[in-house]
Amino acid sequence: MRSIKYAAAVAALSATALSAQAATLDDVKARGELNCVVSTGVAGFAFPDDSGKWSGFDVDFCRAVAAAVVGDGQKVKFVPTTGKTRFTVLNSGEGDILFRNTTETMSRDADLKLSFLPVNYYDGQGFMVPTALGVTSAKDLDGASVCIQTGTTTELNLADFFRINNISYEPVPVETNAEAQTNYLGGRCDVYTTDASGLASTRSTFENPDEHAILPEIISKEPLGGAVRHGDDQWFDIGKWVVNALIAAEELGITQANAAEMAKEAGDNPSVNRLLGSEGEFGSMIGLDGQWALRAIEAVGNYGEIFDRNIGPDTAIALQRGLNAQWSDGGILYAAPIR
Ligand SMILES: N[C@@H](CCC(=O)N[C@@H](CS)C(=O)NCC(=O)O)C(=O)O
Repeated sequence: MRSIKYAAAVAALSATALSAQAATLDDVKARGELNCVVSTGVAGFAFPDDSGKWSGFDVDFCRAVAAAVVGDGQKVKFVPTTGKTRFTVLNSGEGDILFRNTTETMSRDADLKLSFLPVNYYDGQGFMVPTALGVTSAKDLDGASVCIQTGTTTELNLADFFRINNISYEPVPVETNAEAQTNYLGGRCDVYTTDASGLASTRSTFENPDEHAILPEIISKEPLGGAVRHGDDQWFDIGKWVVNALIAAEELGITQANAAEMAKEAGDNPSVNRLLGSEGEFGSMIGLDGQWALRAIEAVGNYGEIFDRNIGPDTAIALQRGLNAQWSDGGILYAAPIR
């Protein structure tokens, strides 16, 4: 009797242990769809249109992973989250992966138990004010009321910045970017602070963007990247190498339009061959086939194409590549080699 109970307990225990490190890849393949944790809406990064179709920079990274894993970049369920809920949603298993303007920090890794994929956008925290206020530097913001999203790195950086400069502020906490926008435009806060990319995005949706200035100070480092739960190394590797593949594709001149042609047969650039599957067995190392990267690139294009289409100089958001240019082009984007 005792030993049966014991055996049952052991079985239950090992089932829990197994599910704790369950192969997310198997779950996603069985479901035929990737559950991707995104924001509630930031133009250019992750935004649903009137018919509920999502698009944006973060969204494209979700689609690239879906294309690599289930063979179709459209097979994604987007799970909208606030700054506060995003990590719980990922850790509870409601999402498989997170792409949501999320800064890699030590506590999010070591304490919240998230593994960060390579940085896909190097950002920093900035401030936006109505030009009518006549403020030209963040150091002139003594006594200002500041809209700030809860559950973000922004909250902590803001406190540091004002403390270091010996000035004071009144926080106006908000849950979402939409709420921040309403409060800011309604004059309930003098200033909106968040990642500079988020400010550019938010300002682009205003009726009169010219009436709002983004101040010159960037007060923090915000390396934004995707993340997965701790405990599933294979899934982590998939996310990590899909991001690297999109960055490497740009460096190697592989685009959405020419990828299939370049993949047809091995050419004279071994780096291209390895990435597109005509040389080596890189796909099988991460539990996928040889065309994993090809599918990702065909679904959304290379990193530069993703950037330009969603947030680049020719879009309303009009962000420059800056730090996010390739290392060979004056930036710090540097994909680890596929070899
Ligand atoms: N990068 C910072 C801030 C991220 C953040 O939440 N940014 C806002 C402003 S751009 C956002 O994404 N909001 C989307 C939403 O409200 O759903 C972090 O990881 O804490």
